[in-house]
Amino acid sequence: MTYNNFLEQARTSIIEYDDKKATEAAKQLLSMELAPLEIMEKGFIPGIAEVGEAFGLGRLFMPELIRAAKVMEAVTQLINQNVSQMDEQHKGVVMIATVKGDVHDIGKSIVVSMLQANGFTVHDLGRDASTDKIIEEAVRHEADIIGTSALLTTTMPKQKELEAELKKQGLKDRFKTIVGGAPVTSRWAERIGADAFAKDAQEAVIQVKKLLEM
Ligand code: B12
Repeated sequence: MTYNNFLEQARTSIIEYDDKKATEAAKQLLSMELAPLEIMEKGFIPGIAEVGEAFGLGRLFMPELIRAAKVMEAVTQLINQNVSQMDEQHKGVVMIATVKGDVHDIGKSIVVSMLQANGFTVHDLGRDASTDKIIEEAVRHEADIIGTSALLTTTMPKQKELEAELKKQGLKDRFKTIVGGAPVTSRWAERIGADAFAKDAQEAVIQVKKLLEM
């Protein structure tokens, strides 16, 4: 089988909620030395995007969404473990979190892994993180950048809240901010006063480097 067959297997494994098939496809693709990010972007992400679309159209329901997400979470973890890390981690410190009220963290974990692979120190606060906690931890870890992920239109305002709170606490000049998540756009970033936006993990690395003038 060629890597295209395994990429197709990766996509269908998510749609079929088949963890064995997903693991096998991931292992085969890794053994073919396909880049981890490419495996995600060309294999598994199209699968979870299809599931999301079907859910949005009412063709799939919560139990199926959860089953697909579980397979996706496991395979993302497996792929992330295979992202080679730079020995030196002194390019800059990024504090990252999925905002309060939002438990979507698959995409954020890919961003974390790509940033680490590119030499950044990343503190990941996980999901459902309050604005106060994000700021507190950014101060504690002397972060250069704060990145937030929002996957729901109802949680995007938390990214705006962060900007407002940073301003209020006189910390806006101390941290650069970057926002992401499926419904987030560069327009939104501009509107709320975030310093950058990235549509995916690769772009996130580019934008973070730009923010740190690298
Ligand atoms: C998987 C999933 C779930 C899983 C999440 C599991 C997990 N651990 O993350 C579960 C089952 C828990 C879930 C729950 C819900 N979900 Co959901 N979910 C999805 C789904 C199908 C895929 C998301 C995903 O992982 N995509 C793959 C990753 C790789 O992509 P990504 O997240 O966009 O990340 C990339 C970029 O955005 C960017 N990025 C991401 N974060 C960041 C951060 C920074 C700083 C930067 C720079 C970049 C960046 O880089 C990433 C890598 O390329 C989406 C559909 C979709 N197309 O988004 C719906 C979706 C987001 N969910 C939706 C909904 C409605 C819900 C629920 C409310 C359902 C319910 N009735 O309960 C709950 C909400 C729970 C909550 N409070 O958060 C809606 C949201 C609609 C809306 N307009 O707000 C969507 C769009 C589905 C739909 N079509 O209706 N969901």
